[in-house]
Amino acid sequence: MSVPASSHDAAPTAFSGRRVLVSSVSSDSHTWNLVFLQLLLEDLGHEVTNIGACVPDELLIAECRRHRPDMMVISSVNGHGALDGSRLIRRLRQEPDLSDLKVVIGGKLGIRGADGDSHSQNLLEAGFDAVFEDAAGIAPFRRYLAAATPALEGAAR
Ligand code: B12
Repeated sequence: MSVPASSHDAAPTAFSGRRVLVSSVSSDSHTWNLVFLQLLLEDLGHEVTNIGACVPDELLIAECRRHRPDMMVISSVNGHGALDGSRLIRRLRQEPDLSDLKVVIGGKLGIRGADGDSHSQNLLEAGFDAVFEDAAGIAPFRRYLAAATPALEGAAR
């Protein structure tokens, strides 16, 4: 399957028409990153619920149960995403009914920007299905969405 290389190309991907929760982590008050992701996902045909900024772990877990999404997309840009995200995903994976939920994280995850260490390995080991660091741009996320359909077949409504 060919995948658009540019985030400006809104051609639908194979991962379409799914319910997606977009949220930040507990410490992060930035909101335009969330709006950007919501618009991108809606452009691709998904039904998005944007939980917002500064979402405590327990509230996010409750929202997952309330909405029963096919996927959750976590965004953080304040520099604490690696710490908050790691704690959040370990907590969420302890819940038997959420242990298989597809959860990805992305953004500016550390305090040292593109010059700092990558946080991907630690976050994957903590339980995320995929990590999208800001420096790589949006194309890897679009490719991931396009490839995600087979893994989500069982979750289709
Ligand atoms: C506006 C802004 C604020 C506003 C936010 C208002 C609001 N309602 O959102 C205010 C003033 C509140 C603020 C506060 C702070 N901010 Co601020 N803020 C910014 C600023 C100038 C713009 C952010 C923005 O809106 N960008 C537009 C959106 C659309 O883009 P984005 O956030 O970059 O997200 C992109 C990518 O990261 C990526 N992405 C993001 N998430 C995800 C998730 C996935 C899955 C994927 C695939 C991609 C992805 O996609 C987006 C589009 O390309 C940036 C600097 C900058 N120029 O980026 C700093 C910046 C994010 N802030 C920063 C900091 C440090 C803070 C504070 C800690 C400052 C302080 N000492 O108080 C606080 C944190 C408060 C908190 N509790 O979180 C730093 C973060 C540093 C880091 N991560 O290494 C930045 C980068 C500035 C800097 N260069 O130092 N901030």
